[in-house]
Amino acid sequence: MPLSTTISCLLAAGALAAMPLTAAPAGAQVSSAQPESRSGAQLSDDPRMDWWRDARFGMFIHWGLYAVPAGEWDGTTTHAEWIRTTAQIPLETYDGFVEQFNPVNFDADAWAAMAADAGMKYIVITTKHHDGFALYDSAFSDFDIMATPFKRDIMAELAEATRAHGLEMCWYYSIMDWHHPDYLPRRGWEAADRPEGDADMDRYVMHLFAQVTELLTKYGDIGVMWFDGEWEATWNSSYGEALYKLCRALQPDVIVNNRVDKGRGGMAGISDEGYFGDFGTPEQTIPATGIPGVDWETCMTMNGHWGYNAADKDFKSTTDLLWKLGDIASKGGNFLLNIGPKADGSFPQESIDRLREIGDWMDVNGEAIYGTTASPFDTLPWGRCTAKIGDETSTLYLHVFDWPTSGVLRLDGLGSETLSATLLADPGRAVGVEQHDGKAYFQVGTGAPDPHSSIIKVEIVGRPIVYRAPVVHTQSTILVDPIEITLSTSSPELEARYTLDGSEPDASSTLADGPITIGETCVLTARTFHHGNAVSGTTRVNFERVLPQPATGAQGAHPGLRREVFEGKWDALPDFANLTPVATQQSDTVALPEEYGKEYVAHRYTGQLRIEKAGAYTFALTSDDGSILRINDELLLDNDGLHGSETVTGVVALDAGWHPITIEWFNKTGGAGLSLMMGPVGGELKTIENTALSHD
Ligand code: FHN
Repeated sequence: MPLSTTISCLLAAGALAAMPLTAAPAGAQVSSAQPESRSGAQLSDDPRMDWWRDARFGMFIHWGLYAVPAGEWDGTTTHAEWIRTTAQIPLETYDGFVEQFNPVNFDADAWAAMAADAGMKYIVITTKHHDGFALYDSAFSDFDIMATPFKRDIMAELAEATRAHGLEMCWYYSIMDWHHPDYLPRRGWEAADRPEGDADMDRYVMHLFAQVTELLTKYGDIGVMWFDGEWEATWNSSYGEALYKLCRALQPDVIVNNRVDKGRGGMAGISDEGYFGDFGTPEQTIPATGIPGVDWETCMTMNGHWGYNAADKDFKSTTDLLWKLGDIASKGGNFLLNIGPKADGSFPQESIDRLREIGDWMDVNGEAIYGTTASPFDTLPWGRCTAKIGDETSTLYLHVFDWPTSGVLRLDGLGSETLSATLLADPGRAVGVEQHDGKAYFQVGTGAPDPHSSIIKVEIVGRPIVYRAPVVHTQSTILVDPIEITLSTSSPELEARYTLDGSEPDASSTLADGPITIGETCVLTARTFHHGNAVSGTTRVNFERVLPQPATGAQGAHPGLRREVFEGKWDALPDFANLTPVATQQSDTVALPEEYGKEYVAHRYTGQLRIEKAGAYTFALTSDDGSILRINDELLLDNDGLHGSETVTGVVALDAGWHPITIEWFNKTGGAGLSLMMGPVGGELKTIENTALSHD
């Protein structure tokens, strides 16, 4: 069955409620000086995610043939799981590792026990990494564990042991494959030795589907399919959607990460557009304020490498790892912490030691991680906060990294009544609490009870009331016609009051009890009140009523835009004035054509944009790599640079008529993408129809 038929069958399997994953909707949210805590965002109510959200903490395992060289090749010791590429090892040489891979010390029960004892709730292991070697007995490849002297299905053994220890078994699977003859593109350095021949990417994708099918049918219930290696141009969203739906068709409750599709957005882990996948995947980084409104998981190495590197002794301390765990949980994310086992099947001693110390901490403090949600506070100077929120009472877990030498810990902005406070690591130590002026003072005594991170468990009445300046929700701060905005506080118990003349709000100022119409230039100043008292700083937003830019253009002779295609290697947008296009085409809208290669290429789109009605319009420019948007010869959006799929938005007031428009885009290598959406401020963003575009 041709892949296109297979894919169309899967896409037709629309019965699956597979909704694309999106980050927070575009639009301006102007808050007080500090970033808004993500606790205000709502996650999906998909029950599939429940165990994963409660888990908060998992083990990543990168293991395979690359553990044999252990990071060293020709005297260089900086390699790891990428060694076949970073050391440019020819395929037949690399295949030689198969005979050497005999992990006689592999003990699935010991691995699962170390993960469980460390407080981890799931294990994600590389069933196949980019090198194409399968750590399981695959019916679709001879390049697998059964070809080694070991001849045991490691995934089957690990799945059994993982479940025996009460953990979820999860599979990592690389879309990119440097071994399979049909995967494209070839590595540049080996193209001569390993020509494409009759390589067929569709045929490779069928192979991938077959292996994913066996991974989801031979080994019982799988918690997560963790895809990776999705960034090359040969993998596209049609494949991604079909693969997502395949996984859900085989195991409806399986969770699938967002690297199944093209929505990863580089190391940040999620782009702004809607792609398939159930959670974002920041890598080696922790989002500064979480990722509002979606599930996400930071994956991170203990040292500097994913796969085993014998020379890399630069392991993060246990304290650093526990602070990262607390930081991630306080922002509502999961922590996937990596182990790179040795070729003999044992864990590095440095990893074993840290897992044990983390487990000791989790034995005492795990309730401050499992089943918690994001902090209701903005940044805290001494540490982090996680929460378990209920209607009658709630629990706040204060993760104190920096213990107060005074013996008194101050928590600013707590408007809730506290019922009790205890130290998880020293429950016998009494903790007094005083509250006044929106601050809580915990008499915790000198000497932190835990050497890494000490948790103060605080019970409060009802849901948290947190004093912070109101958030102003608006799609724009410039307007042509009147716009509606809203103000929000962190709790329905609090009031937001405001003025429009720049003066400081007081208890008699206007109450924000619904949408506010802004029709003129003004300075909105908002403040939070509790029981008639001001309890926050102010949020100040300048709104400007502007005249729309005049329509300086005229309808062109042809519909759509002119697209000029250029070839070259750039790290940023080139100066097109000095280039000669290799092709000039008509483009119905701002989008990539199919026939042109999407690497080492640049496009310039020029023409006229028709505006039906004078007003303020939002434009959203998404691209991989860089792009810019000019209207009326003025730069409106700058999305230039080498990056994954990223979106920038902006607002401009335009009069009715035709406006000159230019979009420039380039892609160096890897993923490619370009789209331009627009809509009236506060309205839906849509692709620009070619009837609104013209060129001469
Ligand atoms: O290239 C891989 C890398 O080897 C490793 O597997 C990480 C883990 O998330 N993922 C890719 C890099 O983003």
